[in-house]
Amino acid sequence: MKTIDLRSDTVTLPTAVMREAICNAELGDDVFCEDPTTIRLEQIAAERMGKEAAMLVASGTMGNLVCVLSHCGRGDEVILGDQSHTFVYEAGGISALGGVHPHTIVNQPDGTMRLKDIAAAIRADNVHFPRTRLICLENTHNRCGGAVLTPGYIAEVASLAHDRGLLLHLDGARIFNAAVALDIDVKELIRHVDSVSFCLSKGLSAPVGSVICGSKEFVAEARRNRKAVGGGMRQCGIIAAAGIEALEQMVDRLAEDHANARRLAEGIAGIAGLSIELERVQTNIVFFELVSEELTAEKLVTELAGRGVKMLASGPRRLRAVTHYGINNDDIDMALAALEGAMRQ
Ligand code: TLP
Repeated sequence: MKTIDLRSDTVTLPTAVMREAICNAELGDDVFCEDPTTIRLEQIAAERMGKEAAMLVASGTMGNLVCVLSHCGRGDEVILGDQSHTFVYEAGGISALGGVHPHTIVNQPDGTMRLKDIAAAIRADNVHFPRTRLICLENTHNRCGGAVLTPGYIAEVASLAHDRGLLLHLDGARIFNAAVALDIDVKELIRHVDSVSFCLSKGLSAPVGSVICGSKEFVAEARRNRKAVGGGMRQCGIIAAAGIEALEQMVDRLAEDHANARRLAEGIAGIAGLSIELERVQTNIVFFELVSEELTAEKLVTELAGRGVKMLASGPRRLRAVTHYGINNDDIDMALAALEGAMRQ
């Protein structure tokens, strides 16, 4: 039986073109800045994002960590959403490793934080308080259902940050999903941020890697911090080669994942016992809920797995399904049939 794996877009496997690029990659020692393929990926990424410089890191988690470490010192404070990946899912790395104090603001269901909430969270200069240094946004917003932040909203947060002498970091793990959903150049989403981290290994299907971008000075500092957290990766052109193909070949097709997510969501809306907010499905992430108290998300996940469909339980009655390169139209039909069958039991 074929398994339809909707747990995450992180499960995507490298394409044939990527495997070939990996085999043929020209390599050197990147800690000496001598890996030509990594240098090429970084140039392509910086150009694509409209920033001065870029640097390959091992993962999205490392990207966010290295960016926060490069902006903040010990005891500094970062304002971020209470549903943000950095706050919820990164093992508390910014505080454990960087001594950076997280100040959470409520994430609205659309992935934003209210400007007035952010403004109220910025500390006065007072010996009792940590120093606010950084604001973090996430686009698309994972736990808010792949919600897209608009360039207008990001510009407003950036001007609030910069007026108050703060910096702005964007966790853009899925920034290309946002750009494709809005049908704009990704640069429009990055223009006002001081740093961005984006992933090659999610919807873009590369096996490993993320890239951070910012000013030359910022990336020089980030290079030191990447080394400190063990991320100097030597012949990482092996990874970068697939990353180049990801950027060049895999961005535009994200629209297919969004269309599949929409079809999945519309199907879920028609299944008795499930509830979904269709207007919240904007990209490739679909969250939905069990209506009845009798069935738990864990039980439904187990039942679905028995029918060849993998999803994630992300709360007692909340499930997540993510579409990606490995999922086609027929897979969506099969996933819906499995859900329907499991709910009828
Ligand atoms: N998210 C993963 C899990 O960790 C939850 C997923 O399956 O969605 N920022 C955002 C917004 C992310 O969604 C993720 C991964 C990361 C950062 C971290 O990326 P990796 O997994 O490369 O460390």
